[in-house]
Amino acid sequence: MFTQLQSSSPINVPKPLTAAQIKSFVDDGFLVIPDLAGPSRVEQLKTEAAEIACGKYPCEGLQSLPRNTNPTEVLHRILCIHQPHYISPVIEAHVRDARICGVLSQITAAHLAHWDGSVKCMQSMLFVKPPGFQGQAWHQDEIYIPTRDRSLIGAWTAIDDATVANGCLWVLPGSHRSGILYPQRPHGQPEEFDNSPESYGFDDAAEVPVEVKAGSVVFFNGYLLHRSKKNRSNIYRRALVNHYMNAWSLLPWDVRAGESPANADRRAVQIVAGIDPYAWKGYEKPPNAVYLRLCKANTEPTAPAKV
Ligand SMILES: O=C(O)CCC(=O)C(=O)O
Repeated sequence: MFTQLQSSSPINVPKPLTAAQIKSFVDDGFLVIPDLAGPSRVEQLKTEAAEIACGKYPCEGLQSLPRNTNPTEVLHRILCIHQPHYISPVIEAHVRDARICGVLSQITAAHLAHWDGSVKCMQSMLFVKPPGFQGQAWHQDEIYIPTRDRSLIGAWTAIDDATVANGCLWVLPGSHRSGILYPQRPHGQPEEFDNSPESYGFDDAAEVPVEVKAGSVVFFNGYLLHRSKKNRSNIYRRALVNHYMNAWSLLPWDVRAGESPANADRRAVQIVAGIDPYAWKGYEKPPNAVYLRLCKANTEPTAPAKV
């Protein structure tokens, strides 16, 4: 290491994957590891999702629901809670979970020669996705969170069994390889997808559903085309997706006054494996980072939801 700047002390994590699993992630752009989170973590996440939604950690961004809404009703109105790891120690523990971070330290930037396994986290999203709620149209996560080295990765932990019926992820294997970022447009399907635009300009005939049991983690590269469809069941489809990247890459997530795209580097990050070569820059604690994504529930009648 040539740098003379102050980096952080190393975080050591296990290295559970085989060379074949690493290659399959690099080639396909996604990798499923069953049972990685374990049943007790799944139960903790279920309870925490409900408690966060009901205001366990008061914060500005969660006040968009009327205070007297009852707990079941609250959960039934939320598509997603953004950045819950800023307020919830349970979610933060999952962000840093050594079982998950061990996998991340082997695959996040495995496409880069000489990468040392250092990884940082910049985002968490807790999907509640009740019955009747929409999915998200085709997209690539690097459209929203740019890295400089194509190392963005989602670690999507199933809190409920995720099936085609309740709106599991769908992916287009290998679609990350070229490194193209597709254009986006309004999708015109408000019953099926939330308000985010859809990526277009590719053949999606080879898409595959990623049906997984609760406790499984789906890892996917930030250039991989993926989507999820409407929850057509009477079962919630809860999932916690945390986003990470190579700790050696800057994170030009937005460009502020006085910065250029060449030096922008958002520092609301947590190192979860290896070192932070930019520890000398310090860290940001973004105010009001936690917020809700609420989406219109379908007008079709649905059976009572099973939580
Ligand atoms: O879980 C979902 O329904 C969508 C998740 C997703 O597309 C993402 O995390 O980028």
